[in-house]
Amino acid sequence: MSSYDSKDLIVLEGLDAVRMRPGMYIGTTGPKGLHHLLWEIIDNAIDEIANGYGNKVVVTLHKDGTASVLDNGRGIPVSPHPKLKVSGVEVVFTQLHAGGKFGDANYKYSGGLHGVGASVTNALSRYLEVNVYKDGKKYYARFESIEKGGKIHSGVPVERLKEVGNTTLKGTYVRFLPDDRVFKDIKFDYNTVLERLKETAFLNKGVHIELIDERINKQETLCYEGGIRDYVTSLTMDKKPLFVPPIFIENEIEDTFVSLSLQYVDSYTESIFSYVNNIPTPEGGTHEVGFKTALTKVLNDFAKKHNLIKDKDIAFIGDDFREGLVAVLSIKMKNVQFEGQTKTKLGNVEARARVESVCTQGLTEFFASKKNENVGNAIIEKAKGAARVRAAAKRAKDLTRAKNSIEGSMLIGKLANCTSKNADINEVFIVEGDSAGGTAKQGRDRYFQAILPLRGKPLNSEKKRIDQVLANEEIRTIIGAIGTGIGEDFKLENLKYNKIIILSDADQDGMHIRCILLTFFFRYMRPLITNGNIYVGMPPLYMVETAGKQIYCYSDEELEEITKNTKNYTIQRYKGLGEMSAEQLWTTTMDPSKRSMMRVTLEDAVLADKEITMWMGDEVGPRKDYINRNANFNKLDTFDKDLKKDDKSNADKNIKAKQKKESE
Ligand code: TTJ
Repeated sequence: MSSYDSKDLIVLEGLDAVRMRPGMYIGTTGPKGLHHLLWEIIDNAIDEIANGYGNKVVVTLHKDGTASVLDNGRGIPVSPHPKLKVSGVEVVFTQLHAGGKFGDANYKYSGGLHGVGASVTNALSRYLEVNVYKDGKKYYARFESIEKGGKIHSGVPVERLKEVGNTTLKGTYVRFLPDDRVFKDIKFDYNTVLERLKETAFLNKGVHIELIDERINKQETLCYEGGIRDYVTSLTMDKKPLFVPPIFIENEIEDTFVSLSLQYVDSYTESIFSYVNNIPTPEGGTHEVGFKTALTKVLNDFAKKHNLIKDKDIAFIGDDFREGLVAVLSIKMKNVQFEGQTKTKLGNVEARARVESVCTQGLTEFFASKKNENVGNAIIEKAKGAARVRAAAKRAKDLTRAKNSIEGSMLIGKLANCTSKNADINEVFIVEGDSAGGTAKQGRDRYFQAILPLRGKPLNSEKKRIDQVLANEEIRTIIGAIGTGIGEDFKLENLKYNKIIILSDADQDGMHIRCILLTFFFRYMRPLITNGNIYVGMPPLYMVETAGKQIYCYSDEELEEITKNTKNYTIQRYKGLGEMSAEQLWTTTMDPSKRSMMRVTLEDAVLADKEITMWMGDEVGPRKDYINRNANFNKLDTFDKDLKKDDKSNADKNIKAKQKKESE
């Protein structure tokens, strides 16, 4: 602990800034931010491997709370940095955004470009240790965040890089302990890490990635020889593919490496997952445009060449070739520029023509082959269906538009609108049931709160085609009230309410309605979710009355807390919103100064897509499998509580009935 002095601390001011405002660097200090520390380290190792140096990365979650990452690449440079006069290792872990300094000359492509760098991991760790194995030598360095004079100095090099022995190995090993003074919870989650590593393994074919969790004695090796082909296969596992195996194309043009894999499934949605240098681009961009242009062109050509459009009614548009499409597009290039609201959209104009060229050539070759003719036929057949439905949907949409303009903005269906015209402050509550809707209407602040009561359950949009979805009265009312339009026509600037609040009962039916609404928003109005406009209201589950005082509890834990310290009380359990008075509903759930709400966010569109397909889709098999794998039928906790009032001897019968229903 002697090899640093005050001069060093000045150099490290950057790292102290990270600790002062972790949010600016890693977003949150919640679980997402914690895992970000690990992604930074893993990305660095993967960069080395993806550029062809080495083939293996091992991630270990240790019992002592540390995480480590080992690669068999060239090893972080150990020689002194010409300007900074400290080892390359020290530069990497103490300078913000140091990655680029090495990256440019040494790497053809670099994924870490978007990253904030390994120094951020160092800044937010209790300690971080590095071993470098290089040129027959083993090197070691250690950094610590140390308290001095009531101030914490982040990432201080307490043991500067030194040679510690000989080795035949090559590579880099980094081990760190997240700082519990920064993160509430410093426990890494096995599944979160596994999912991330899977994605990485799919995108870097042939790379061996190992995850070892010493805390729970679990271990998994990930290596996909098929790369993104295997990715598409796994994305379509719970759906019905139109052909096997997925189409795969790969080529390099003007220093841009393009790989594409695609498949069609019997659903109506389009799922394109695109990446640039292993970084997801959920907002799309020039590379996606290039791919779509190529797909449309090649499939149109195929249909013409094989004389498949006899029906005069059909004129394909690009959308028709993307119904049920599942595609992964991964490109690698230099000097990437990201744009868009969340900086996840590729902006480089040159990428468009390059991707289009590779895809056009590859797809043309694929469909020219005699043995792939039936694949082409099947896709065109599907596109025809899409084109017909599109025509039908347009008629339905026109109808919806006409209907809305007739009824005007003052009354759409049963919407009780607010008086304010200021969308920035306006809210709409989508309320389960007419009776609760009535209560909400009485309880609201009518200046800025609108109420939209739902009769029964809206249609599950996951199981229906767009024309059927749009024919549904409840859905039409919701679309009309929100004002943005849907799908391609979606325009955020036409949003009439800044907050769209789902308010359903805290029971199975209420949960189901919530799922149905979220599914609809995810599929047809996704920007509302990414923009943070969707909320779930949280009505209390219980009211405890004691000495004339009323205390509301929003969870079983809260109820326990309150009743533990209270004598002589009565509990009222709210089974539905309808049991509350208008005033109670206002105070507990609607009053912005008192209520709490859950904001719905979208962190992982791939996972969300998968989960929604499984839970809400029309294939029963995957849902049933999931329940059988994960449900603990011996521990029907909440279910038991519901049964308390029932004859206890009936409980067994009920559980059996429930299981039977589930399996049906
Ligand atoms: C840079 O250019 C010269 C040769 O080494 C290149 C390099 O930095 N390679 C490298 C970095 N391999 N592995 C890393 C690395 C691995 C881990 C686990 C963590 C970090 C921050 C970097």
